Amino acid sequence: MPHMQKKTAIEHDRPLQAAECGSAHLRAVEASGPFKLGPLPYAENALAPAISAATLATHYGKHHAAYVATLNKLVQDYPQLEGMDLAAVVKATAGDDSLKTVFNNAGQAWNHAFYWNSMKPSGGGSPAGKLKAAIESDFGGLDEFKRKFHEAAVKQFGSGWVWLVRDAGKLRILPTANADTPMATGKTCLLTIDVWEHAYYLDYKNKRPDYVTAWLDKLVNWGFAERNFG
Ligand code: MN3
Repeated sequence: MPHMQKKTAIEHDRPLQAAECGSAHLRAVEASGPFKLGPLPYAENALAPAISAATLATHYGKHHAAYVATLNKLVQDYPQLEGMDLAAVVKATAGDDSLKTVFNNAGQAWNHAFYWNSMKPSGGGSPAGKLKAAIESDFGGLDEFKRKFHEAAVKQFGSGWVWLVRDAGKLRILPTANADTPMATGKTCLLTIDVWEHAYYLDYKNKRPDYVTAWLDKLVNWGFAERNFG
């Protein structure tokens, strides 16, 4: 499909500070098809010690890169997906068993880009403005939101994600399994945490609750959530 244009993996609402990631491997990923592995919005060591550079190097540089590379290979066999951006591929393949492998890789490509932006160095703290008010009215305050989000992230069985979404005007905490994403069904995603073991095992071993606590207290990017809330 020589006339297809390259697209970024996700539309960001602000310029990203490009982390150095120019390995031959990643350039090969980008050269192989229409979808690009976007840059991390911070350096690989910028979230340490809550998430180590070793975890980010593998999670971003191997896992996320592999989803993008596999998607680029798969879409060559589905001309009906030609010209679509990543979010459109996710929506077009969701719930279709014959396109499950495409969905899994497109969903994971999108989810990971969203996850990187759901965190920032020296994150945590509190939301502001309209989102702060919505968290108070829909959850009974930030502490109660954090308690429910932590519980959902610990309870999610096996691999998946936990999301803060806006759905029909209300904030909700939604777990999803594997590559599933609330974006595919039209919900507005505000934040997500990856609870696949590859997200935390090097740093926390089996202690997912400690990873979720560190994520809420030290990493969560409330500014990103506020911009998504609008
Ligand atoms: Mn992951």
